Amino acid sequence: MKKKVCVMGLGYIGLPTATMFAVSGHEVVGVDIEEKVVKTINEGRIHIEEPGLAEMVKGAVMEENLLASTEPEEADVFIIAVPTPLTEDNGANLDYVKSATETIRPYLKKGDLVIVESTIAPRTTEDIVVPELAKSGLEIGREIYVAHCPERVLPGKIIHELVHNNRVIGGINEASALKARKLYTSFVQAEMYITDATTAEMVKLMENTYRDVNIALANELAKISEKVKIDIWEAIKLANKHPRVNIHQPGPGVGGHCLAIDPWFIVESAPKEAKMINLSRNINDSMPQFTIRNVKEKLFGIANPKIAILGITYKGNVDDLRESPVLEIIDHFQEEDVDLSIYDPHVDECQYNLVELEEAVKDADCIIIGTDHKAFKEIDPAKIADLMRNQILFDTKNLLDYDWWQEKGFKTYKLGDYSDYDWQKEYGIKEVMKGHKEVAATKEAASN
Ligand code: SAJ
Repeated sequence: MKKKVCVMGLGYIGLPTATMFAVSGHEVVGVDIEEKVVKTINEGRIHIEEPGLAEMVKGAVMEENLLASTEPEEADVFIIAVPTPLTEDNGANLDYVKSATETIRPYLKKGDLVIVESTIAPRTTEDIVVPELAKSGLEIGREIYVAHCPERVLPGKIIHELVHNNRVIGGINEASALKARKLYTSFVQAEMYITDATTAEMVKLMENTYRDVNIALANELAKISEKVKIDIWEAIKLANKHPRVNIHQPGPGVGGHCLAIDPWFIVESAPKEAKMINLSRNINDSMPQFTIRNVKEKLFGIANPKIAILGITYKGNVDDLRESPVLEIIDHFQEEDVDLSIYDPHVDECQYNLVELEEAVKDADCIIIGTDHKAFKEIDPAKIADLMRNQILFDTKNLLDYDWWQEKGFKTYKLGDYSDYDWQKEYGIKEVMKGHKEVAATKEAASN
């Protein structure tokens, strides 16, 4: 049955969700506080990169099933899909969820369903959302139905996963859960499991924590590979041939709005108990510095090196920079006055000066692959080798075809491959940094 659906927040989750409801025959109003976002969507365009989404939004807007606005409207269903960032002391900042709940309260009527899709700290639905909605005077659970149905889709594959992923539906009572499940049958073609709201909150956080802890293990093993001189990628591949082993991949750190954040919500709820979760977060957060140290080793003997960073998003094939570990690497080198150039084919605009590939590698001594964009596999090393001053490649993602790059004159290294590690090179770090300090001193003298 056709419903009027009001989606609060038109970001990476809200917009695809609003669009799915719109193309499934519902009348959807998407609400965002950013006027620019509202305008872009009403013109049938999108402000984020997500495969398949642009065409769907265009169609839904043209058919008048999707309208964006800065204000909510009366509706049968309200879906809250606003961000939940970290507070300064690594807690859950629930301000946007609270304010979205407050904003919809005057529009509620008997029989409405309110769904929170945002990732929230344990007990948020029961302790924060329900009391706020109760201020409407409507009886919660009987006149207003409430559920937490966390989104679990992977950026880059959102459209497919919205339809095909299982869902967890956490109702504050059975009636709420059943209503929410019925609504999602509009487009979900997978299982939908009913539970209570607090369990659903924890399930979502546990999924991302599992992945974060697993990646921390891979990252710790990458560090250990330095001591025992092995290629960790090869070792993980072989270990994963075991039927009950699935070690994730190491990298320059863990970014994005989910894995780098959600585990902290559990730590905040139980700081004394959540020891492994806390440690894993810290291990993953140490990886940008580990990458920096390794790159400096590879630059041994080159004074005032120029580094070209390829790929700065938090993962491959997306345009999202949130919590990207590559940003810490860039900031570090910039603070040290290292000559840096940055290229990312998925990012149009950001806080850094981005250049085209040829310009980025021109006179560079080292390329760092920061993100596993598919497009990088197509880069022909023969075309860029001559543009560079020294041909050094440091791949944090085990992405490229090293035989090809070596054939074209590159010295190739990847994070976690120490099969040819030379301990003497550690002393090189000081030499390299000496070069940077000289540059900094000259610049300062020139500006005085
Ligand atoms: N990463 C590694 N090694 C790996 C896998 C990932 O270092 O083996 C890094 C990535 O490079 C990236 C970060 O982890 O920086 C997170 O990437 P991701 O692809 O693991 O996850 P997200 O953040 O894009 O999406 C996750 C997904 N959660 C799970 O797979 C359990 C997604 O299903 C959730 O919906 C999403 O979080 C979310 O919104 O919570």
